[in-house]
Amino acid sequence: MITFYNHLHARHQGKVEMFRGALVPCFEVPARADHVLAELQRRKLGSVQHPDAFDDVALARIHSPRYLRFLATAWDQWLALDSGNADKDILPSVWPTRTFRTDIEPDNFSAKVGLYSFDAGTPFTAGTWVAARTGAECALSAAQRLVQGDRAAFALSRPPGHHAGADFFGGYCFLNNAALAAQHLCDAGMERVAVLDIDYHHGNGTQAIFYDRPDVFFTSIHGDPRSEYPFFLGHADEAGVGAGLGTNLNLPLPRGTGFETWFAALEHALRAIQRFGAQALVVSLGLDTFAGDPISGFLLQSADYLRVGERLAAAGLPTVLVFEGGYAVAEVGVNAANVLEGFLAR
Ligand code: SP5
Ligand code: ZN
Repeated sequence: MITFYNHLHARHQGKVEMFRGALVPCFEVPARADHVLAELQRRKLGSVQHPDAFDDVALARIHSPRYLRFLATAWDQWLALDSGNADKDILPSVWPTRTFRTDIEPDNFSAKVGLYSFDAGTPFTAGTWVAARTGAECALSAAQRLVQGDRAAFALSRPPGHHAGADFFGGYCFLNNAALAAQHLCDAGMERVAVLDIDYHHGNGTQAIFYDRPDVFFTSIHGDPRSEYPFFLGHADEAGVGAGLGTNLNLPLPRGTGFETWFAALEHALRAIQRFGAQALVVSLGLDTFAGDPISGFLLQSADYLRVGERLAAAGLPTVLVFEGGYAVAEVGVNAANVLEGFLAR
């Protein structure tokens, strides 16, 4: 299977994120993608290419114009505040919660950062825009391969995407790569597309983007939001709305869940995708379900990812795999490559 690799990913390199009142080193580091690339190449799991170019129209199919303008200009606005800002990351500190207005974009830069974000764990750096944009091109290039008849393609990129909404960043995500891939498939004429999110964290951004859509089925297996990030979305009763009612399926599981129970949820999700009649599948491939992950709570072992790949392939659908989370840096390459190897073995 072809891999579209974001060769500019390391331009996004956050220094710190907020955790329990302190700024701690970022978990989402460039070495994650480097390890995946190295393992794919070591095992010869297919060709690796740079992404094709896509214009902003493709991004605007999912993201709002004012949000895209913000992302494209944020770093320059930050430097304009104080040239001494160059060696610091942008982190939000004020948000419009209930009762505040979000229809008026403030002039104040800190206020803008808050308007377009939902946590203080997602630093925006000098190279974030170019890295996120090139990552989105990886996802779009992978989707285009399916349009051209390929069975599967892998978008190997960071920053990840599934927490990003139409007009907000957070959860280490800026552009929703999986949503962009799914929309590209719809725009190419596919009438029913499924997004399967197997990152440890609920894909709140992807769910929100497709919540009222009858043509895109979203299903996610994740840590129960009552205790796990992103906390405020991902419950089992979220089924979609309006014409999209019945096209959203959340399968939250308790912290401490092991492979057998997790795999039963995967079966459930894939059967629902089959019933929906999906013509293509986009997988938000987080590897933070691994037992050794430093910020997550499931107990999958490295060998389990071979079975995950086999089961995904058994669905028999053209499939885009999109790299999301996974913070056990030394193991994330082996775990991601195991999914691809299992997929190719079917
Ligand atoms: C794409 C993705 O996986 N995003 C996850 C974002 C999670 N951000 C919150 C992390 C909270 C860190 N908790 C540290 C626990 C250390 N024991
Ligand atoms: Zn995650």
